[in-house]
Amino acid sequence: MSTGVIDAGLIGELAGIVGVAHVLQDPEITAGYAVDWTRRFAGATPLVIRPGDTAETAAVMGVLAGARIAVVPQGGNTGLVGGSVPLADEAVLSMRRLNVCEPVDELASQVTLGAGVTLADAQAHVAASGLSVGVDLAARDSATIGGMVATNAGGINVLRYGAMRAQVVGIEAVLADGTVVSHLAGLEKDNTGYDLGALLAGSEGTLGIITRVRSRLHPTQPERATALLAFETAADAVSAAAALRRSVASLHALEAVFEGAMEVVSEHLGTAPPVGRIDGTSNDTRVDGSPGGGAWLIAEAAARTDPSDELGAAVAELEDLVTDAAVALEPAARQRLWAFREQVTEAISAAGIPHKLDVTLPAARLAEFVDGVPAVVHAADPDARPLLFGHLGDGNVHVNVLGPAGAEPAESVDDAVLRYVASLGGSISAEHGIGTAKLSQLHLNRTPAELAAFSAIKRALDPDNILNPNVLLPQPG
Ligand code: FAD
Ligand code: 2HG
Ligand code: ZN
Repeated sequence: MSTGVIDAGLIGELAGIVGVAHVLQDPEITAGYAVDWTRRFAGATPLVIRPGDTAETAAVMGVLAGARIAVVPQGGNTGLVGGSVPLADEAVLSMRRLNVCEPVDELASQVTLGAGVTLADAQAHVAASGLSVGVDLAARDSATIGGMVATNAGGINVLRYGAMRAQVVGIEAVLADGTVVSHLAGLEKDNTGYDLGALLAGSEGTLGIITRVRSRLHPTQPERATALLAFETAADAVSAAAALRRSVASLHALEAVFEGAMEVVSEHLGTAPPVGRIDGTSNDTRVDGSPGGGAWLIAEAAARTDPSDELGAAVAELEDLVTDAAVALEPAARQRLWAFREQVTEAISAAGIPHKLDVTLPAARLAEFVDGVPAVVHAADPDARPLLFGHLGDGNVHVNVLGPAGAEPAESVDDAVLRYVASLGGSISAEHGIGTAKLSQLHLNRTPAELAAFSAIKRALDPDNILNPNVLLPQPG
């Protein structure tokens, strides 16, 4: 995609819409919008525009479309697949100023949120109504509702409420030419044609700029019990996770940390987990990459009344698999257990720049994958360290790979792992999206006919290919 000319006339037009303070060109300031959270993806941009509402977003897109300027929509810039930063000199459209939380509709258990509202602000806004947002994730202080819809974010409660697409009951968006499409009534039953919210969910900024989201809310489940369970092997943890899913009706989260990742997060936190041992046989320290090492599950139950008996009884049933267990009920104690899962991403980033592979496996192949993936990584790069954790209740494993001394691993690691995933019938992106990082592997999961349909949708909504043109879709031939 060749991008149009950014001249003084264009800058003046944009400043006339959003105000001169919100058209940024100083490289020292724009640099912060051009590097992603992991530091793996870094580019440059001639222009950052910060609209304040839907009308300004529409007017800005009208100007950019007229001049054929390619644009990367950006929310909190916590995306992990290189889709939120300009890697080919695109302009950046920062959506963070669209941060209005409208009053909670308690009758409908819904709320309309600006695209730039952070997840933490949305959570705080709805809490007084005894309601909760269905998706929760560790980047909550920065990730925005618009970015979460655009990536169809998952997080820790998908097994109970579904991912972000399942929360969207209405959407407002600006199309590539500046047209506003708005469908925010939030009717639970509404079969009046195509579901644009569902289409934009997971579109990664390629089909429209999300400006407002009508979100479903769920009754808060204030009573919580959290268990950290230790296992000798990954296969035991996978079996236990399946049993907990079957037996705990109030199951709210079911997360895993495997030994290599547990070593890294324990070092980062300066403390070992209260249960289980890190014994040096982890999958990242075996010289041949063969499987080994322990595993931990965090299982959290949440309900209106104390769910600890239900969780405790289910854990007791697992006595043949669990080697040790710690249970916490109070918020501070629960948070101490959660730190061993929630801090893994930060801990790995402190150790180096990882390659992040975010995959789902069919339940029947999950244990085989966890045991098999270290050898696949090792064959591609003998010096690389695979670090495994994730949302085991959803079959979602995050395979992070560090190179020696924190350097990046060989590029070939990504392809090898993603081919292995596809060979087992899994998805190469469970929740982070394709971005630029997995563009060349999308064909592993999607047929040529599906990709042609994707491209047809893209051409219809963005004929000049100005919305995130280097993300998700194969480039037009
Ligand atoms: P950005 O990073 O700014 O953008 C992401 C994509 O959405 C880009 O393609 C961008 O162009 C597009 N986009 C952004 N805003 C808009 C908009 N208004 N309209 C159209 N397109 C837009 N993800 C999970 O799914 N589950 C997790 O558990 C999880 N945990 C995380 C933990 C940490 C510590 C970190 C750093 C990230 C984590 N993520 C997780 C990834 C990330 O937080 C999510 O992908 C999140 O949805 C991105 O939101 P954002 O506002 O930061 O979007
Ligand atoms: C998580 O589940 C996030 O913690 C981030 O999706 C995963 O760092 C990662 O690879
Ligand atoms: Zn995740």
